[in-house]
Amino acid sequence: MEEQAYLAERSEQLARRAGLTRRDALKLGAALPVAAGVARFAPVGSAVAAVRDTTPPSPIVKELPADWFVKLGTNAEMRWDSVQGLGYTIPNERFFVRDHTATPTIDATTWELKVFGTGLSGDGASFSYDQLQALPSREITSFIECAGNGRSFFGLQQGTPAAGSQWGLGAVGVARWKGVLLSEVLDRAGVTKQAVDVMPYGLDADVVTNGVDYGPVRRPLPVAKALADALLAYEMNGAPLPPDHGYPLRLVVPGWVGVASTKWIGQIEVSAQPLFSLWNTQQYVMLGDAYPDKPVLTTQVVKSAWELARGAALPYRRRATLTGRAWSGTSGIAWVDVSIDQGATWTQAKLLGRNGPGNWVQFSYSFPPQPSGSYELWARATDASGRTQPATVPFNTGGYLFGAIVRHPVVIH
Ligand SMILES: Nc1nc2c(c(=O)[nH]1)N[C@H]1C(S)=C(S)[C@@H](COP(=O)(O)O)O[C@H]1N2
Ligand SMILES: [Mo]
Repeated sequence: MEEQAYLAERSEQLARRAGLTRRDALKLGAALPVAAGVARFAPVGSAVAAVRDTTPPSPIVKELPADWFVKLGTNAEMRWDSVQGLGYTIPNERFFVRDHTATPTIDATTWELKVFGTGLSGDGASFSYDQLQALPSREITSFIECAGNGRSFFGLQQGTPAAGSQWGLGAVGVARWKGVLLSEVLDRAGVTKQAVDVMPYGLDADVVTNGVDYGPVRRPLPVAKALADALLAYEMNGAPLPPDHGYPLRLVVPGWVGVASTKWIGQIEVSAQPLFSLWNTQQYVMLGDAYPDKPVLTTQVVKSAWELARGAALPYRRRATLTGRAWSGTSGIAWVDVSIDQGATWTQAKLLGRNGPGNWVQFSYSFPPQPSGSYELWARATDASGRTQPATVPFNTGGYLFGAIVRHPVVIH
């Protein structure tokens, strides 16, 4: 009761600050849950407050050497020209970081995962770090890719820039993740057939924009996807999750937009009613003339990238082996076509090794000897379900899912 009163008050506070009625705030996803019976465990209780660091010294904890990363506000993009020669997975120290606010410091010994909500048969459950590690474990290899990866190309290639981090193509990385299936934890917490949405809450600081406090990063996941293959990961590439990547526990939602893969999870709400937050109402929704139905983002589209800097120099009149990676949220990559004459002719790249849905495949292309000049390298990936990279994509105001062929400039002197 006490928690519910707190939540209701806080929600109204948020709404007042934003000059909205509480109803409006709920509609906009500004408010914390206030529906009766939701707060069986205190979503903003003392145990959570104890591990929550709202004043971190810098947004990202790890080193960000300039030859590996491009800094973009509170985020760090992986440089594709630093990837050449790496294996299938991206090492933890080189993996891109996307923080809505900042990486928090969390003490796993006092941390707990709480599961609560109207979609459970009982009062919920909680798990310590050790208890989670004692549950049956699972290891998966999957990419995490920001929905805004490639956003800068809306401006660079289509003349319609979209606001937000101006990512090139480096807001993506594949890692090996070990943890517990979300379904395993939800089963133990008593998930019912009535459950529709599962919403993990981050323990990072609240997102505050223009004086409106939207609460912690949290995005509802349909129960079907939650039970299908979502993983609560505590390890990344064989090591405990690094702080920037969600220590002590994060979700990995294979094939889906990165925002679904909540980091620093403290609580999971399982609801018998649809849930809303900023991250499935105003953000991570396709908005614009081409999207009258305003679809909420789920699966990632087909993309490809060269392991080269933009404007890289290639050898004069000599053959060069160029490498890249292609990926899709839906299925493996079937082939990658390459053009160096702006789409007049195409040659297939060679696919190398591992390939599958929610993963990437490495490819190589033998660039034929050319005279000096400026060229554009085009890679066009097609996945096993027949999705292919188009020449252009319709604009959306969030600049999400830029899946068009990227025209990669190179020079030969
Ligand atoms: N709690 C929390 N989870 C989060 C975020 C965040 O800011 N806070 N960012 C999301 C977004 S938008 C992306 S793209 C991925 C990035 O994961 P990474 O930083 O490990 O690469 O984490 C997601 N999970
Ligand atoms: Mo993201």
